[in-house]
Amino acid sequence: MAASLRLEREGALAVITLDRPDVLNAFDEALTSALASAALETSGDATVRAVVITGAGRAFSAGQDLRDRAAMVEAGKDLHLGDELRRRYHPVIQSIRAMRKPVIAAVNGVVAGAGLGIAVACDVRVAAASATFRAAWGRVGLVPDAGSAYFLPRLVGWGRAVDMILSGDPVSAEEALRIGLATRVWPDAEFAREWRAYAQSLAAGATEAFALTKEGLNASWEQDLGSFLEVEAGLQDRAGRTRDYAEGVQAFTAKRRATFEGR
Ligand code: T3D
Repeated sequence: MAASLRLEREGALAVITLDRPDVLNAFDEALTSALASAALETSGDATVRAVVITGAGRAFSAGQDLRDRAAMVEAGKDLHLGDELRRRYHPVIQSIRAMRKPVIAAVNGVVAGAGLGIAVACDVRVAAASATFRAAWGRVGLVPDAGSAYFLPRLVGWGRAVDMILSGDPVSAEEALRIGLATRVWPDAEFAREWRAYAQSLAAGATEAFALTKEGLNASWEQDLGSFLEVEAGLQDRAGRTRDYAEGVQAFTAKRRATFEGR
């Protein structure tokens, strides 16, 4: 892993920390590449049952490293940002969506641009009370990217998403909670403890059922009702044959808490 990213294990939980605090965890080549590798590694490791992405210091991430881009503009380089997105950001977004375990964005501070794209691609966003969400692209003359224009309207509704994107105005954690952009907000001093407890509870869950749940949720965006109900039936067929389901129903009848193995 690059020095700008930490991948740490806390039992069944993997914690990915974006770690360039001096530039608010802006994504340079090394950081996007390390994030893609960390996503692949955690995805392929069956002992990892939930993943958290968070940032070091006072930001989650301020998006693409604009100093790198300014240097390229000043050098008169021919920019092909579409290629940059395909090569550096899209694999990360695809990995998060395909990951067969919950991926949680623990938004510890400001999140902007492609950082917001990564946060909204995660399954869940939890935020520190001082966090702000900025759809900042318009302010530097770009369009929303890293999947943001796909996920953001689905999370907060079309009108609110367009307002965020066109105005670039910061959305507070409190407002994010109100509009569904974040689902849990904790005071800054308690944030690290609370997201860990929350993420650990997901890591102890019925991981295979969560994987099938993600498959279903992903499919629901693309399908008509009839086709989706068929997908749902297939997924529940598979869930019903897991060891965790057998444990879940036995625990229910025995009036005890289920202990899931994740398969
Ligand atoms: O290019 C491609 O591959 C396509 C992808 C593009 C997608 C994108 O993500 S475009 C970038 C979108 N992001 C932004 O436009 C956000 C830029 N940053 C800001 O607007 C502000 O920094 C914040 C609102 C996020 C925070 O403001 P503030 O006042 O709290 O902090 P600051 O003083 O602006 O930033 C602190 C330091 O981080 C500062 O460095 P310094 O002066 O202390 O040496 C600042 O330059 C640096 N920094 C912040 N954001 C970035 C950055 N450095 C490089 N790139 C950044 N995106």
